[in-house]
Parts: sequence; structure tokens; C-alpha cells
Amino acid sequence: MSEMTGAEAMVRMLQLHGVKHLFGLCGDTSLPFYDALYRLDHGMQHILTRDERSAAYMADAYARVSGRVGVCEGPSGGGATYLLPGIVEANESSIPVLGITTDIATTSRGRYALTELDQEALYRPLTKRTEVIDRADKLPEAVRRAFRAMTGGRPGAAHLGLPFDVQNGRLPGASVWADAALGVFPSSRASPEKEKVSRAANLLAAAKLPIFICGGGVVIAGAEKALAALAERLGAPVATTVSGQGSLAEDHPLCLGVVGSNGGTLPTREALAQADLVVFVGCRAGSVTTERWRYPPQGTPVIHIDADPMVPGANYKTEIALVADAKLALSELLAELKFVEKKGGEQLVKAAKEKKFSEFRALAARDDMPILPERVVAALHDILPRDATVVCDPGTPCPYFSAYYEFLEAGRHFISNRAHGALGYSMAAGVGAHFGRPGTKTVSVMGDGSFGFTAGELETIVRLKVPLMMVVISNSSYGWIKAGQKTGFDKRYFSVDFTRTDHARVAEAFGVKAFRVERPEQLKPALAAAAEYGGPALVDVLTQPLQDAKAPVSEWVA
Ligand SMILES: Cc1ncc(C[n+]2csc(CCOP(=O)(O)OP(=O)(O)O)c2C)c(N)n1
Repeated sequence: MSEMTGAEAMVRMLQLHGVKHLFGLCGDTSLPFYDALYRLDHGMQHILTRDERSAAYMADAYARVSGRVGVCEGPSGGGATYLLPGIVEANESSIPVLGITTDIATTSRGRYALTELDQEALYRPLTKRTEVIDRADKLPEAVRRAFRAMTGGRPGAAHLGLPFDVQNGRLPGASVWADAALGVFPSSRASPEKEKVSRAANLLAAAKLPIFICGGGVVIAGAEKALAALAERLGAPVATTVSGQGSLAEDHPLCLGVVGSNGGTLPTREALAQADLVVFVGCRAGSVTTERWRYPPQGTPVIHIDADPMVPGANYKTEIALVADAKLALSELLAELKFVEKKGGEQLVKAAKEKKFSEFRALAARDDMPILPERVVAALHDILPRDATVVCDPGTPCPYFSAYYEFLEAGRHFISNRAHGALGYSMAAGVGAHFGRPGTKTVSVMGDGSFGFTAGELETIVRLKVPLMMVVISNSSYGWIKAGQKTGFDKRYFSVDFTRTDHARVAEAFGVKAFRVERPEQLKPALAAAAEYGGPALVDVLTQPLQDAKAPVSEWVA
């Protein structure tokens, strides 16, 4: 290991950080990097995608289910701009994704080279760290910095630019080293301050009905067990955000389910309103979770646990902010509340859920055509194994699955892109989730709008024989926006309808096993056949348009 090229060093640095999968798409500026991937024995699988957006979404979902950094790559110019949506989604969702973009040679800068672009400027506002590496000998430390940034503190995304001449430059092999522990997140955890833990414990012990509202941070921190133990000790209901699903198993007697404008329902909102103390955990208390900062009502005493010091106090006057890792903070609260044994929350949860699910079940049993979304959720729940991973796009899928699909195991079994909600996430993310957790069933549920954004990736799925199950909610419109035009703009439907695509035939043309479902009685058999099929399968379901549905959505403009 005397000397190596920059491209070889990048491959080795990824390998040393424990990277096993790399999602990406080739380009001229990437040729030395691809050649190093070809030549070296590194044990990483490169997953060639048909769009860099998909590569980044795959890396994002891969990280969410595996707890490891997701890595994606693309070339200069268009590759760098196309990779961006997935990088920003991951960064805002506190998911460590490394985006590598190759670049024109440093010597060509400013000379109108094809694809020249200020990659650092592009990525700076969207990542925890960005760096275009200007010299080969600086590469190892830049990669180490990126991994420290991604997995330390609040996790997030990083970007590294790799100019053509830097890939071909040389550096000493001895400088290529890494701490493999930084490939896993969170790689470091901050403890809460003792005195604040005692004060928070006193407030919790004194509260009649404390309620937890958990965001994505609970599962990211692996705090599910600590949360369950603390909630049980306090008899405190646990609500979640859309991203917080999996904080507690949904059949737990204290699990209230999703609250907020997207997936929340009146019974859950009413239950939440009874809290005399709210504990936000790993949750930004943003517009969707709080129905535009109205529920819980302002004035409710709040304890806020978050790894990011900017979060507590942003939206609610906060009694105590524990700026700490969720697992450590909840464990310390549990230790402090050793002798407390409260009851009470179970009844409230039971009543709220009975109300919510009795309405749901009545709709799920209906034989309407087009098929009601409730029926699709219920049928999928009936046939999928309890440890399945469901990935949902915006539109009909996200609120319906958030409200009504009960995830019976704690941990990351539900994924949706809640930071930016870009259409066309779930198909690619389903691929990433499969590679991150290959032993379990992964299902991507998308609107037909989302299908249109991402259909090209069916080729990737077939080529790699990914046993992904896909469900298309076909209503030939951008339904969410149409529903917004109905409720807020007196049904002045403008430019929201498109013609119906036969998604099953499109999928078949790619080599995917496909089913088209028009009649309600066809639904369950088709879903079951798709789930049992060993390879990629798609079920196209002609579904009730969202503007006619009884959607669990309280605000169409979040
Ligand atoms: C990239 C992108 N562009 C626009 C939007 C705004 N938007 C939110 S929901 C939605 C409609 C979704 O339509 P579809 O995927 O068909 O699902 P449906 O609502 O009909 O169930 C649109 C256009 C978005 N979320 N992402």
C-alpha cells in the first residue's frame, strides 16, 4: 500500500467505513472512480439506477432501515442536480446519506467546461457538510470529516465532490484510514444534564395525564425500549408523527397512533387535547404534527427532548429542554422515576382507537367502485407479515397508512419522505429498504402521480430481481391538490386531472408481474398473489379519488 490514486482511495475509504452498497449512475467525469470500483476487490455492491434522484432515495431508505450510512453517487452537472432531492430529504429527516458527485478537473474551472457548476454552493444549504476535494492527498481526511458530520449529533447528509484530476492524482496509502464506527448512526450520543432530568422527572410524576409525541428521532436513536418502559411506568399515552411511527408497537395499549393534519383523526386529536403535560421526543413539532401549531394547544406545559438545540422552544413555550440523545434522555428519566407507578392512559387510548377504527372498518368493508382507500389499507394489513416495511408516497398513501395501518412491531417499518414530500419517492426507497433489510417484505405504495415520476426504475428492479411489491393508487389525478381545490377553492378544479394509465401493462412491459384491480373482491387475492410472488410485482388499484374520500387529513395546505 505505498501509493494509490484518488479514485482508489475513495473506494477504500468507503470500504473502511463499512459501506456495503452504493447506489448511483455513471457519467464521463466518473470514469476513473468507476474504473477503481471495477479493479479493486472491495466487497461493495454498486446498484446502477436509471435516475440519480432514485439513487439518493434508495440510499436514504437503506440508511433508515439499516442504521448505516447510505451512499449514492452521480456525475457532474445534471448528475449533481438530480441527486439533490434525495440528499435534502435525508438531511432534513436527520438521515445520514453521503452524496458523491464527480466533477470536472480543477484545471478546467472557469473555462466553460461542459457540466461545470459550483457544487459546494449548490449543496451547502442542504447538507451538514459539503466539500469539493481539490487535492488527492486531502481526500482521506475529507471523507473522514463527512462521516463524522453525518453520524455525530443530529445525523444528516453530506456531499463530497470528486474532480476528475483528483481522481487520477496520487496519495500515500498510509493516509487512508478510518474509524468504522462512524459508518453507523448515531455514532455519538449526548447525555442530558442531570439537574434538568430531575426537574423533568418531577413534572412527569406530578402530571395527571402526560402524553408523549414522538418524531423520527426515537427510532433513529434506537430509543423504542426506553420509551415503552417510561410510558408504562407513567401510564402515559404515546402519539407519534408520521415519521415517528414505530416508536412503539401499535398494538401496545398506550399507543395512540399518528396525530396531526396528515394521518391524525378527530378521536386522536381529542385524546391529545386532554394532556396536562406534553413530552415531545425527537420531534420538531412542525406544522403537520401540530395542525399548524394548534394541537396540542399553546399553553400546554411542554418537556422537549431533542438532539438538536435549535428544536426545543421553536414552536412551543418549553418548561424543560433536554438537548440530548433520545435513548439516553428517556433512560435517565426512567431511572429517576424508579418508584413511580401510574395508570390511566390505557382507557383514553382504548376509547380513541375504538372510535377511530370503528369508522375505518365500516368504510373498509364497503364494496364501492372505485375501491375505497380504506379497503386497500385493510387488505394489505391482512395479508402482509407483521415485520413488513411499507414505504408511502404523498397523496393518498401517506395519510391513509399513517392513520389506519397498524405497525405491530416497534422499529422502522414505515417510511415516508416527510421533509419535502416530493412525489416519486416510494418506488426507489423501497429498493433501498430491500437492500438494507433483505430478509423482510418491502411494499411501496404510490399514487399514479408518483408512478409517473419514477416508472423508469422498474427496469432497475427487474434487472436486480428486487422482490419489491408495488401498489399504485390509480385515480388519474393529482388527487391531493384536487382535494385542496375542493375544500379551499369551491371545487374550481384547475389542471389537476390526467388520463388513466394502465400501470399493470406498463409494469409488464418492464418484466414485472402485474395485476389490475377494478372490483373490490379482486383486491385481496391480487395483493396476496403479489406478496407471495418471489420477484417484483405491481398491483394497480382503481381507487376512489381523494377529493371524494373521507381522508384522515385536516389541512390540505400544511
Ligand atoms: C415533486 C412534487 N411536485 C409537486 C408536489 C405537490 N403535490 C403534493 S400531493 C400531489 C398530488 C399527488 O398525486 P398522486 O401521486 O396521483 O396521488 P393522489 O393524491 O392522487 O393520491 C402533488 C402534485 C409534490 N409533493 N412533489
